[in-house]
Amino acid sequence: MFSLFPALAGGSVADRSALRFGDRSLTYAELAASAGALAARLDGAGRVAVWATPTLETAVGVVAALLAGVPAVPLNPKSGAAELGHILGDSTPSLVLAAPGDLLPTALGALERIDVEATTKTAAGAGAHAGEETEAGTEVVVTVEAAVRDPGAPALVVYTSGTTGPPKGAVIPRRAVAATLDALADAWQWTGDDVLVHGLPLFHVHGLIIGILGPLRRGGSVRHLGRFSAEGVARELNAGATMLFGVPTMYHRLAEALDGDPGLAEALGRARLLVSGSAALPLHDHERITAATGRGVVERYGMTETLMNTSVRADGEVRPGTVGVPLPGVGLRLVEEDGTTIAGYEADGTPTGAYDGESVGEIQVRGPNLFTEYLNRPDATAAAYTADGWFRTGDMAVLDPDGSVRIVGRKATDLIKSGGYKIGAGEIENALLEHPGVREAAAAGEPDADLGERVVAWIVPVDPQAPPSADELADHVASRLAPHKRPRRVRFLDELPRNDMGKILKRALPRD
Ligand code: MCA
Ligand code: AMP
Repeated sequence: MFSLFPALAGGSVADRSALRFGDRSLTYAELAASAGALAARLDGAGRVAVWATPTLETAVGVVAALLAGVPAVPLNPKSGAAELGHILGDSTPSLVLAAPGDLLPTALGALERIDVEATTKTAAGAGAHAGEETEAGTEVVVTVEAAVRDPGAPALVVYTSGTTGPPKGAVIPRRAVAATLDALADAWQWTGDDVLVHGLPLFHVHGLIIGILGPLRRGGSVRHLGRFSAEGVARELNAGATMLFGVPTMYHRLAEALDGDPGLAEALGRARLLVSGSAALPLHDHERITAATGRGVVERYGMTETLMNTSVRADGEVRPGTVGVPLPGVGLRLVEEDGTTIAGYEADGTPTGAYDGESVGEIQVRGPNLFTEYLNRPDATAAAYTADGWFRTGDMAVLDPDGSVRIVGRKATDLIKSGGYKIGAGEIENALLEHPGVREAAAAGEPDADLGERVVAWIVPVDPQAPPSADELADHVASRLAPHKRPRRVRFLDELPRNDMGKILKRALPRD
């Protein structure tokens, strides 16, 4: 039988802590009971939305949906009205899973709601011995998951921004979740003995699939901080956590905090593995962390549509600035604008072509880690693949002479990576244009030491004498889309630079 979570189907880890959020935690036996009971209720549901707060309930809800073979659609609980409306209209969930007491926006009011019970009761009931608990939990889990036989069946629909238009729902099959987590286990020597600490949001691949489902697939433990803080990271690493996952902004904040905090350096030095991903970690932050802690930060490279593609290996040398080598099973090639392949790797790791460390090409990948389609968007799905079946990532890279992938940029300038979140310039522009005080709008990313890039907007106001304030425009975008998409800077212009065809010349927009 194809099982995503063998550790939930009984065995020696029943009493091990599976999940901990703050002072609430569940052992494997308790998780099997909570998620198993919920999974039985979800049987036959269509897609289910999950109100993805950083809580036990989100983890239990997603695990239950996966056990039941029902695709889960994680929702950012800070989604604004327009974004939430789009995601619900596109994914048409049959019900929503939320924690008891969560206040849901009216857009979700029409859906059946199930309150997720994350209880420390086990299927065997109070006072049972570990053996009995395991047996009872196993029964529930095995019964519900047995019905889901197809590894190609959808596990999750995760929304991700493009350059224009609203976010697209990437349909991620069960096979991809298993393949990517097992490949990472190989690259990182990741086992059930590892205890992961993270403070990432649970509505994206990084925090949810890698950060929650990853430890659960290994039979290990995860401690979620609720929200990221250097103190929380230090506390957990001092209390036995072995791995840390974060976006570069989090490592930047750790690097900043290291200066006056030798205790933090000591705690980070205790970690077996510090892993960064979702955007490039600047060299300066790599260097500061290594100098203070004696630990290198391992970078891995992924994408919502592909899950993880490459990583620096735990048994290899950490080379700042590279994202390592393709994970087992992932084929990767660099392709020039005219379609010429520069070099790459077969899925079994065999090198193809010469790695010169100079020739830049688009990273294209294939493998069991890939998504199936963009929901309701056959046009976009077709456009994402080459004629010979490789997925176009849009990321530009070189292959170093030692075979490491070095990302050097991105094909689309209209994609912004801020704090590790992908944001489309088009969606921000469309939201700004809906503000009554805005005549014309352009958005782009600007370098930012903390966020990697920050969103900047250029506005031509309807009334130059009384333009809307920058705060008002930021609030407008935050409440329509999501707070992390709000412009951090707004510049007011009399007109936008345009070419003869009327297209905005983004390179000609005034910058600092
Ligand atoms: C501020 N806030 C506002 C406004 N201004 N809310 C509404 N309207 C406003 N005008 C609130 C925010 O909601 C937030 O609340 C708080 O003020 C601080 O906001 P902000 O400055 O935006 O947040 P931050 O502290 O700077 O966030 C940094 C961060 C965050 C914690 C690093 O960017 C983050 O969590 N990034 C992770 C992104 C991620 O997981 N990416 C993975 C996707 P509050 O603090 O209460 O929230 S990529 C992926 O999955 C691929 C596969 C991969 O490779 O990994
Ligand atoms: P998302 O669609 O939000 O999943 O973001 C995927 C994108 O994040 C990739 O296409 C890359 O541009 C970027 N990314 C992820 N990991 C890394 C990394 N380690 N270094 C540089 N860029 C990264």
